[in-house]
Amino acid sequence: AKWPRGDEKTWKEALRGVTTDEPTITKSIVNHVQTSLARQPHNLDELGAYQAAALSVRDNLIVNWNETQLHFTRKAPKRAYYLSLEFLMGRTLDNALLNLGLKNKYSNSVDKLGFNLEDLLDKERDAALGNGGLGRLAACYLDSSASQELPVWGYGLRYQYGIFQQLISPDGQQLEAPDPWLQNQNPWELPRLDVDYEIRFYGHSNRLENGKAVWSGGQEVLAIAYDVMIPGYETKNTNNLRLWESKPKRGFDLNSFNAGDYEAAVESSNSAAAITAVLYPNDHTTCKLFVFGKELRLKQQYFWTAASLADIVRRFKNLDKPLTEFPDYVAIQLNDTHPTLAIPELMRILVDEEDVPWDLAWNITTNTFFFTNHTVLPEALEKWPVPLMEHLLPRHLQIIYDINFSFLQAVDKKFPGDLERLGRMSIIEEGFPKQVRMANLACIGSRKVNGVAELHSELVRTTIMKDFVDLYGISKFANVTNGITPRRWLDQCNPGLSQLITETLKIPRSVWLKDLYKLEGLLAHAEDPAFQKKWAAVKQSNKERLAHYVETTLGATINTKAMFDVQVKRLHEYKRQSLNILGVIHRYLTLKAMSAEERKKVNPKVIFFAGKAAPGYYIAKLIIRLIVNVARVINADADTKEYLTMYFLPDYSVSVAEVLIPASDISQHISTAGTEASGTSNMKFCLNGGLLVGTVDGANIEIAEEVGETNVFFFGHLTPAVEGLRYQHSYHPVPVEQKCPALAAVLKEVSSGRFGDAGVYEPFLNTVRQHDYYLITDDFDSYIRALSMVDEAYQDRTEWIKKSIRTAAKMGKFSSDRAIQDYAQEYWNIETLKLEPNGA
Ligand code: B1N
Repeated sequence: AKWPRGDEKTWKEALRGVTTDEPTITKSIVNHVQTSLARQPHNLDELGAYQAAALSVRDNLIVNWNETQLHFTRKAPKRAYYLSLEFLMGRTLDNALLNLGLKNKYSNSVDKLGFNLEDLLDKERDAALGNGGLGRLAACYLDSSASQELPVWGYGLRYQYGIFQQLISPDGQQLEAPDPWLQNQNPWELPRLDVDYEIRFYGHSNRLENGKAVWSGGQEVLAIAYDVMIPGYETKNTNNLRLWESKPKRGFDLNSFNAGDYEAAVESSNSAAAITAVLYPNDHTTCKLFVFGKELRLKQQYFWTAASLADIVRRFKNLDKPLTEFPDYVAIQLNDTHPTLAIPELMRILVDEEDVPWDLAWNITTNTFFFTNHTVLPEALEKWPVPLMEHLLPRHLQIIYDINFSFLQAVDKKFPGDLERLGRMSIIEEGFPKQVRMANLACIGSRKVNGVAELHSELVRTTIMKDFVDLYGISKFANVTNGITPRRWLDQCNPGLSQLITETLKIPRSVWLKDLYKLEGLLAHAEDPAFQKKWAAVKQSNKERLAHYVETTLGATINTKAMFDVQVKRLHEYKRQSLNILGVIHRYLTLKAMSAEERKKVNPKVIFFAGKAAPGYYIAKLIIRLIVNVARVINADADTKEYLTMYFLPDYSVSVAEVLIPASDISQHISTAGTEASGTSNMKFCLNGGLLVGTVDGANIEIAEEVGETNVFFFGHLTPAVEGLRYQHSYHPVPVEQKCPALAAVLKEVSSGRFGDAGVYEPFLNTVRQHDYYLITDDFDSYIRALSMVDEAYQDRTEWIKKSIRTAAKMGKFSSDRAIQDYAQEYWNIETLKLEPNGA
């Protein structure tokens, strides 16, 4: 092809590739210190040095990102788009250096400039645009998509404030503070002020002939694109995560301004900016309780899906293909029901704007979307009041009604006269007010529906989606078990273990990090005492690293010879941190009742908790308060503190997880059976050689299948028993004293005020004493027995280390690379498109 502009030689000599030699790296960092930051060596602090290093790495990412985008545009492959309201990315610099293969070189450069790379990495703020597992899963999937050279983009929102910062008051209460993560600028994004779309809210929809309508009036808001570069591991391919920011369409209202009412003039612009101001911190608990702010959440959902679809449709139209081929070039994955409005929005674009007949538009739509369900908890299923939808999105409500009309006709054809079935399956739930059931709409509008672990997918098929299985057949409902990226969750967070694995397997790190099944090669060394010793030494140094972190954050000194027992995840009743804390109290009471001699035989243990509670979730916050106050009492007890201490680490985050997870001997995943869809931290702990105590739930089951049941400590009732037990609690309640005396004794101590605050905990204790929806009283004894087996197993340290090795060795299945391959082949039908190192 002809060189497009100017002198080819001049251009080619001036265009840069990725900098890979140390002197150029050093120069580029110093250049950013001097010009981007306007600093000098004598006033450069660690934050400044981090920023300069980050800007220099960003330059490299942009080069690769730009070439990848150009290449993809030219080759025009089918692309997949991952729509997620949350991307819990954590920090970027270390990951970018790893994926670019430049960590050593940057480390050396930074060294010569008088800094230490590890310290600089620590200066980066987490990008915490997510609540927990669902958002972190999206981040792992981006890493795996780029690493496998798949044409996948993420679409999300650029919140000004991520998940709130958690503070713990002196009396143990969670306090929330804003997370102004963009304060020091964000080098990892590229503002694309030229990429913008107008998004409409409110107004009127006037129906025309053949199903079309005109939607006009109301409020118009601008969506501005910010692109986040997603480098693949050991490849030039660099994918894109496009985050939308809301902006007023006009700076301010000119009429009010001219009338001298400046406050009114800026009001509408404030309401536009509010859309992407803050991430909703309620994972699972829908906003049902939060009447205020509900409209804003629906606005977020529409703003983001409309901007993303406009962008996707525009990109498709650049290909100059007929719209009937849209599904041959576009697959859209709906991460939970949050982006379900994309379905009526695509219908609106096709029918109203592109003049596609309704039936054809529906055919295109249902061949484009795929829907992942992440929970079967009834309180988490999204429903939007019809009056709110009608007010905010009048055209979409019409479309939803039209979809529902033909859908119910189809149901009635297959099951004539079955009114109850029609009522259950309708997108509209009758009631006051009527509500739009987003899961029904997502299912009806998608090609395939999947759950996130085998058990969960089976529950989707047999409970919330049962009627839909009857209608569509089983093949529409499948499973993709979640995964985690081994780059971040082993190599980055546990360099010691990564190093040991590489030297033991005698294959390059880049090989096993891309094919995690290769870890099975460790099994051949499980019996080798020299290897066991090295394995244990890595764990020990990770425990010391965690102890150092706790010392600096909480000022506590920790016995690193003790067993480290960890439960870190969002605070929720179904996850049963309550079971853990009540178990700790039981252990404490048992220790207190022992003689000093007897105690000496006890396995010393340090228990770590961390996790945020939704700000309006009263019981979850009480559980945090109990944990903190129990910790205060037992950590101060001279009789027992050698054997039992406990810490609640505030403000759990991705980067805190990276320190905690590699240090754990055992971790707890103890949800009521059938409630945790998958869990992903369970995979992270096991990959780092931690063992697992848990219920027969979510991905725990598949982990046990892989590593062998002897290497997992299972306890508790199974899923099929849960319903019956709940029925008993309601209709034949047995007092705790009778049912579980050990637990009754614990509850009594809490009630009596032994851990302070007598009376404060009653509302929580009553959830256990009364309905006990999450089966604490049913599982307590079996839980305590499981913990004794953990203690017993830990006494034989060599056996324990072998279990640890065998566990990590069998984690291949849980790489997110495997999960993404599954989506790419079985769902999206997309193929690898590699950008060659020479840019071809
Ligand atoms: O998604 C994770 C799973 O591993 C977890 O088991 C599951 O609990 C989690 C509404 C959610 N399910 N539902 C949510 C988050 C935010 C929100 O506003 C629901 N998160 C999960 C990944 O599959």
